[in-house]
Amino acid sequence: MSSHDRPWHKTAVFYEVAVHSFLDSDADGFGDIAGLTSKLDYLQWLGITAIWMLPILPSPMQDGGYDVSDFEGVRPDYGTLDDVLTLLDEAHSRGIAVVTDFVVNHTSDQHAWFLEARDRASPKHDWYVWTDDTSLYCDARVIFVDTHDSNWSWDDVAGQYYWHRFFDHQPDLNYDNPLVREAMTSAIRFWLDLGFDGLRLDAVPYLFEEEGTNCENLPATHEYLKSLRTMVDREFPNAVILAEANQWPVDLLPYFGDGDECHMAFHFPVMPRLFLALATGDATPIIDTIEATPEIPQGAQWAVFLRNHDELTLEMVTDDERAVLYEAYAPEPEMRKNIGIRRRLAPLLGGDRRKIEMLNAVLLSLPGTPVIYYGDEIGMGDDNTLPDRDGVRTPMQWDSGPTAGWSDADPASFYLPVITDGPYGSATVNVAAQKEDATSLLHVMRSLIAHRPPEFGTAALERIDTGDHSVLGYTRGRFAIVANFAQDRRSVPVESIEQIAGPASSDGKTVALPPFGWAWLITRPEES
Ligand SMILES: [Ca+2]
Ligand SMILES: [Ca+2]
Repeated sequence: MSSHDRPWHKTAVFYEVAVHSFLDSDADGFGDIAGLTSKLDYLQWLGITAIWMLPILPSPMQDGGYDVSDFEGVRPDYGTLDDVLTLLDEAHSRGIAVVTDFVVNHTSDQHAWFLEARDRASPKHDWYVWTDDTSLYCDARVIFVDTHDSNWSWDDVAGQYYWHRFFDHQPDLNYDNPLVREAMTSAIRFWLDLGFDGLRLDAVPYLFEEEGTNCENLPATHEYLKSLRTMVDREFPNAVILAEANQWPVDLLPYFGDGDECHMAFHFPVMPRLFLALATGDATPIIDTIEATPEIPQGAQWAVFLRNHDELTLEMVTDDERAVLYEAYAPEPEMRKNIGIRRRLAPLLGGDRRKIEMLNAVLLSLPGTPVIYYGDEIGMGDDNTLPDRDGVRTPMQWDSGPTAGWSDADPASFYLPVITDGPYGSATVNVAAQKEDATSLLHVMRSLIAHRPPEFGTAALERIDTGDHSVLGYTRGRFAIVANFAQDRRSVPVESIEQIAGPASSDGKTVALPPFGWAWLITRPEES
């Protein structure tokens, strides 16, 4: 794209959006691409420079669109390919890159490939993974432990079991079949050809299976990613591919290859430790986790986040840490999902503005590219009466009207209901009200993004020894960041010449921090 030179992804601020819940432009109760396009001015005002959209492909929507029934189309509810082209043009003209989700590991069971594959005589049969013996690949764990106790499900038509790492309506593609690899590469090319600036590759560790392994992170999976990257570099040199791999950094590192696999990968372990530090008042696990993160190749970049469209995953913590996190953040059983917590940022933090702002200030200054989840910039809540993870995907609350300004349809027809009741209801929490209020969370978020130096995306991190385990401290180049995870005042020695942001006061030698206070500081003049 013209307005971004490489490496644009290193200095970007991402905004993750569920298109079906953002804005319904044609009053059918389902958010759409034209709706998202109509809100680009808002995202530009907020300072967002890249959008990551959840899947918009044809889908029975049994898993929020991650159950894809056609890899080269748009689900009619979302709009048309022309709507996509308009979105890309309008975003690019505002300096906003657009990345979309692409599900590589599996399809919906309604995909034409799978419908054909159920016939054992069909050449498509081998496009999926079948067995008569369900002890095959028995070392692979079950991921959706709340719903399934096996990765195999029986298909009556085929008279065989098929392999699925996620829901049983999401059969895994057989990557051992070269035709599958070609078809998926071709589908990825289709989306980048339209003008997308990148693709987030969903559930990428699980592409290949191999007996005697846990069927994750296999060499063949990395070989395929290298071939994909070669195609992207050759044909779309400004595009990036992001790996979604919920793994420890040591296992994630190979997804960057030698700079010849994915450009970006989500840093999963640091996220739960931000919440852990708040629960315990001890910031040590955050900095320890970052320091334990291996160096990544030049050109590669972490993506960091506080919350997203999934449960707050607790796979990357110890059993003891998980117990603390469940106790602090998910006291009610309905708040728990799989190995994690299905709540949004603001309710997780008890609606405490100090904590919400501090975690965002840390997020925006951590090594990597920050991803803000739609609605978290205004402190939206969640609805745990909805199934699975839909409770954190409710419609964006634009104004205080009866439909929150997100749709003109009858609320009874909404794909997901608006949160109208309680402290996070749309009458209280909405964009319009917060835009009017200069002290609102929305304005703080906008100011944070505006004051965020590009170095936060690129400079190396060095730990500051604050002498206080409650106070997180690190430098990013000429900047220093401190954050107080204790509920009382703390003072720490940090030399600085100027404070850029934060509820703290510095005399140049010491920073005084209120409870959950933080500061972004300049430590020395810019080198000329
Ligand atoms: Ca619509
Ligand atoms: Ca697979």
